[in-house]
Amino acid sequence: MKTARGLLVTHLRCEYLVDPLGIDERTPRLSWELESDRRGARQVAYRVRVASTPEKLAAGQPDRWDSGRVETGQTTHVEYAGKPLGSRDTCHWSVEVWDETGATSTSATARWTMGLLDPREWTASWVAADPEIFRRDPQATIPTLTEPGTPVLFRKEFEITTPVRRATVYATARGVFELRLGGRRIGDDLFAPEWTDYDKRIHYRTYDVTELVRAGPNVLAATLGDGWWTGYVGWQETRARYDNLENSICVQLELELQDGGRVVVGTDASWRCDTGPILSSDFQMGETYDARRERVGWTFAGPLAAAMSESPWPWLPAKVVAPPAAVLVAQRSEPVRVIESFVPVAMHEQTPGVFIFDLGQNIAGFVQLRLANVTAGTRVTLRHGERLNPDGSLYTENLRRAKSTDVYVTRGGLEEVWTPHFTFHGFQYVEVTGLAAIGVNNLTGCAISSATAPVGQFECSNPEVNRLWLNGVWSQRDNFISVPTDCPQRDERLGWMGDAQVFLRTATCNQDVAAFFTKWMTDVEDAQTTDGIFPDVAPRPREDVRFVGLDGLGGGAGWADAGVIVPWTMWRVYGDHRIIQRHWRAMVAWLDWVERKNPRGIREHELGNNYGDWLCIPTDTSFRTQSPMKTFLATAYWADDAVKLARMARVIGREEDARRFDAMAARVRQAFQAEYVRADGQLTVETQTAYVLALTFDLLPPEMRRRAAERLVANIRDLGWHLSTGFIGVSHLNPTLTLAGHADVAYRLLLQDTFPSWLYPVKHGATTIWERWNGWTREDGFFNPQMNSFNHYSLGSIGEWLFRHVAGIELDPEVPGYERFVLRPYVNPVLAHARASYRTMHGEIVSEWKLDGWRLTWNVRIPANTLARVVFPSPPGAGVTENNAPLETSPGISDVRRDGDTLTCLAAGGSYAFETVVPAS
Ligand code: RAM
Repeated sequence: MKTARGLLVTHLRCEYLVDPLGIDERTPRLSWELESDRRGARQVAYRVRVASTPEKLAAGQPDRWDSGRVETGQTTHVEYAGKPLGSRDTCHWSVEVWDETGATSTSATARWTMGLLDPREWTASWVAADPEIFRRDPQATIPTLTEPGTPVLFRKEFEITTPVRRATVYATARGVFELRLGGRRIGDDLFAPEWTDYDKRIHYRTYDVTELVRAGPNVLAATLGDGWWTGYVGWQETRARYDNLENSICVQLELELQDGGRVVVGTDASWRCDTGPILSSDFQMGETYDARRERVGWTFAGPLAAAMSESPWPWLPAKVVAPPAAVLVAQRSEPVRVIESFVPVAMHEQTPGVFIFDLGQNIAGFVQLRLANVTAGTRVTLRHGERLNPDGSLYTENLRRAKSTDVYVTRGGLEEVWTPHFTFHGFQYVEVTGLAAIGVNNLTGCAISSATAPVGQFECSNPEVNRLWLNGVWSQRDNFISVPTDCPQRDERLGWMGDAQVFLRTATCNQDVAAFFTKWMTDVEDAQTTDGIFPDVAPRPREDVRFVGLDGLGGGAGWADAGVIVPWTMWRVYGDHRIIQRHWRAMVAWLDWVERKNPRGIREHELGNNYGDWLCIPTDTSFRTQSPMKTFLATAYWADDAVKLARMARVIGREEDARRFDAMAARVRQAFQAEYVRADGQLTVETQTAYVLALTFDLLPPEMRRRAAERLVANIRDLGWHLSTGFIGVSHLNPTLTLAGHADVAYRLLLQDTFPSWLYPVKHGATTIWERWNGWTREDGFFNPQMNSFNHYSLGSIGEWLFRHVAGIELDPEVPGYERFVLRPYVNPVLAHARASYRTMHGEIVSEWKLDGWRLTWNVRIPANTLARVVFPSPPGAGVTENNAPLETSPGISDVRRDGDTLTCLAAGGSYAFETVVPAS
């Protein structure tokens, strides 16, 4: 924990990002955090200053915006209200705050820059390869519907004669690119420009390359691969889901010269193209790279480099192609990057020459190969898998048609280091063949992910529970690759909405996913039909006869509803109103459509694929079928969507809409009760998920809640204290039990380690969350490989409960965004201690408790400028001390009250050391 006597202003962010470049939000929102060691430290006023240069900011000349002193405690989502922002504008900014003592404190300087706000500012042309480069090269493949083409190199030489003040690259593609300038890689992001609904919008990226340009000749170079544009997406070996088979790229380098001049180097017919060392590269299939074909020096300028970079054929002029109809928008979320590296923990030689490495962690990514003194032309093959067969060989059956095979053909010589470019695999094990000998030092596993910042840590006295939490974190990292996907390994990797929504709250506990989901919600809306139907996957590739099974994929209960749950959760967790405003019409259209189709108030029609409580026990993976449970689930979600919409309507000041959705919610709830609730509180559908949804969505008459919770517990007990929930029930299971007074049962489920349970996979070596409870069992081995991923996060949505109810860091029911929050751990002697830290928009919350018999020691940290309602599980008569003195006398504490079995107080920002006793029961 940092110390600060006064009040420090830290973590300045613009549109959730640290110093973003090239944004296209004209009214960006600014946020900062406050840090202090002083109890009760608060901001009473702020002043934001924004200037066009750091010098002006330092000199007190905020030429873009000076908010003046604003009397408020607000530190998040402060909307820029200065001079209108134009393309390429640079904004250097800082915040000055006044605290409750009258002292002031000023932040360090942060910045953001604006991108290209007007499409006419793209003066560069879109270029593609001259098909002749594939035809003349016997090793290259021409892209077809069934075969990926060879990635293409593009280069352009240009001369700089005047010193450059600032150099910026704007780049976009149909396909995915890597850029180089002067031989150096531009940026470290992978798979730019990432996945969107390409028919509607395509991202561009902005890079500051001032440090990379040199006086004299320069080369700007690009490698262009398939990615989501022409590569395999989804199942059935289907590629080229968008428009055409041709990748194309548009790059615009803008040089602002010291003398005030401006030079633009943009893609056009003067760029040259050729095939290169990458013979093929596809996300699902893998990459083949022949290092002997490297065009040495192709990214450098000058005649020598040019000569060295020649292949057997001359570079050919690039072909200018028509620009896309889709709009170009700035990428507004963290790019995909390598986030962690793994040295193998074990290796064995399966059969002579077949080496298998274990990374110790199931990741999404690829392997970096390092070889020395290998004969040129040696073909090294890497196959990737999540598990091993019982005989120690690589298990790849569950990849379905994803080949996940990389081939590296050596250059020969002292040392060669290689990583693939436009592919990734889901794997823990890698099989290497083609070399006589190899060791763990020859390869590194590179884990990739959308580089969202880690915000949460959980740790308790049970190592298996810790591993369970970590498995959820890894499944999140491995699957948040541009969009929240279901799995990173098999031929699927789609933005499944059900998976995303059940895991969303857990995701917010682990990483800062605000920008990530803001971006994805646009994909969700882009995929909505004109009727208002939200999709089941987003982005939804265009309907296509070749895209077997994905046509008409929408409206699934628990899947399509993510269109409401995402904005809702973003508001609750990050205090974001704008996402509600932006998607308001889409959400209303969705519920209007549901209502139109289901006049009876029971959501029984047009349920699309109707997945139900997907992968519950006993397993039911039937789709396009009806059952009382599926209709129950759908109706429950409808009622809850309406409640959420009513509440969100009020947040954005739409009282009339709010009343309409109140009425809708009431009507559906009534229909629900008439259809599914018996007079004695028993439900007509008797599954754990049914009880969980009825309770968590508050669909029962109040007097029946206790009875319903008891039936839920009885159901769990009758299964020998096992769960049976699928994707839909699982995330709510333990929170619902806890809030219904059965935290002991929730702990029992948490610690259960026989099948089916959360800890069963952990006990058997899982390092990520499995798709299904029975992905592998001791009795039956691997489940049917047709659908058996070992890296699917849905069942890992227990994570939120560890933060919310074990460590006890919970949202305030009224105030969003943790400006106010609740600290209320449900301690239980099955854990001797638990600790969570969680970085919110307002700073880091820490809750750490230890149980020693009935004695509870509980240390918490509450961010400056926030207020927590602290709830102690102390029985009547038991006192609470803070720092060894009575709670009531403690600075920062107010409103101490007894409330039945609990004692509560309000605590202002600061660190506290509480002690009390807990009830003996
Ligand atoms: C599977 C996906 C996903 C699930 C759908 C219904 O194919 O992997 O997890 O949401 O089906």
